[in-house]
Amino acid sequence: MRLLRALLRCASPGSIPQQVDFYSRFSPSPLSMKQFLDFGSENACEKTSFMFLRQELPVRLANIMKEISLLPDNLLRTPSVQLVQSWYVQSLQEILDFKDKSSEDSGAIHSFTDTVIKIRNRHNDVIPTMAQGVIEYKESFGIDPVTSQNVQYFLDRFYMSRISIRMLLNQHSLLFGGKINPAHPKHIGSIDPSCNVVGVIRDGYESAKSLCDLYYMSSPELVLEELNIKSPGQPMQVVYVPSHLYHMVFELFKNAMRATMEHNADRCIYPPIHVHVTLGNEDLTVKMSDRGGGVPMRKIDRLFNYMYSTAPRPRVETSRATPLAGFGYGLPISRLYAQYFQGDLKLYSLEGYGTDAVIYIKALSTESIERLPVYNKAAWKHYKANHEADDWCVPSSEPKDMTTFRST
Ligand code: W6P
Repeated sequence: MRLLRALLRCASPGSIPQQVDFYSRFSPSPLSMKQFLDFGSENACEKTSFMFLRQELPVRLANIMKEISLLPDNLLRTPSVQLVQSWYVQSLQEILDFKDKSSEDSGAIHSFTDTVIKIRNRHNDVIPTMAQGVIEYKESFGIDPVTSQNVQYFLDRFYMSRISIRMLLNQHSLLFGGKINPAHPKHIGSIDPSCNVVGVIRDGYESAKSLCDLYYMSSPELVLEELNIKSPGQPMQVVYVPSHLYHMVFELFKNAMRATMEHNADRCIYPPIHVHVTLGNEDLTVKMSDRGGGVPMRKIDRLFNYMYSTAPRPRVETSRATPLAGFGYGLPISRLYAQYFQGDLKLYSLEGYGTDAVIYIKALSTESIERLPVYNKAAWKHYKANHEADDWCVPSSEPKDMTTFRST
């Protein structure tokens, strides 16, 4: 009986591959901070959110599922990527089950909220599972520049899509899950309409400092300078997701601290980490400067490279403190958080001296709009393009045979 139903489902126009094709033809609709806040205001309701999400979630899921299916076979067929793909299929199916429900059916609206929570939990381990797929691929096929570039392109889009989908799931479950956040009654779901940037930076510093003290028995001090150029003397506030900002600064502090501790290990004098926070008319900028010896320019891209920075996860010694940084996807994911609301995260290094890490955040909530990948012909070409030779010469330290040019 179950087999028959499964067969019928595959034969019907509503089979999952057909649904993916159908919904991937829509472009995702980026929301602004204002729209996120409106979903949490008094006149908005669970029903509005339900009707929006049962269309938008399938669109965002299907758009990225199309890109998963274009991955190189050797990567797509790894057990880890297969598992992630199965989660997407399952979640898409569960949301589509609400398509034939009436928008007046309050039972359906409530059970939709349960489904949203279930989906969010199902996808908790997508990042390490995907990383495992990359490890499996590397073990069998090694790294080459073309694959590394394709994996970089895909994972940046895939993780950005995931950040955006989790944002939608989180907002819905926090706003309509029945509980208010007693610690932050003014928050709208995960958004703080008056996010105290300096406060979040200090929290991130303290957490990184605890890890640093555990690991190195000491830690660099923090010297923080704030400049509100827009409204001098006023505290710096933006409409933002504090957990995203925390994630970014925590990651940057861990990197800055590790570099500082290791570069100055002989002297046992640890130069402080300087943080400048400035609020202008357009940008809120956070610059974090360490004197950890810097990174040669040639190696900066690698810090953001998924393929180079996936090492097999340490399985033993889990009782020991988490290492201070340097494994996993911390930096590239932090950059995606910054880019998600039209900001950015950049590294500027002075080799031999230290590194400046800069986070750019839009100061105006009207400009904080989701930055979302869309599956279209241009994206398709990225996966299908045959990679020809580069159009720049390959540098060689010395011409092979200078005698060729000698006039005798
Ligand atoms: C370094 C390397 C790095 C990455 C990110 C942030 C700060 C730093 N400092 O040496």
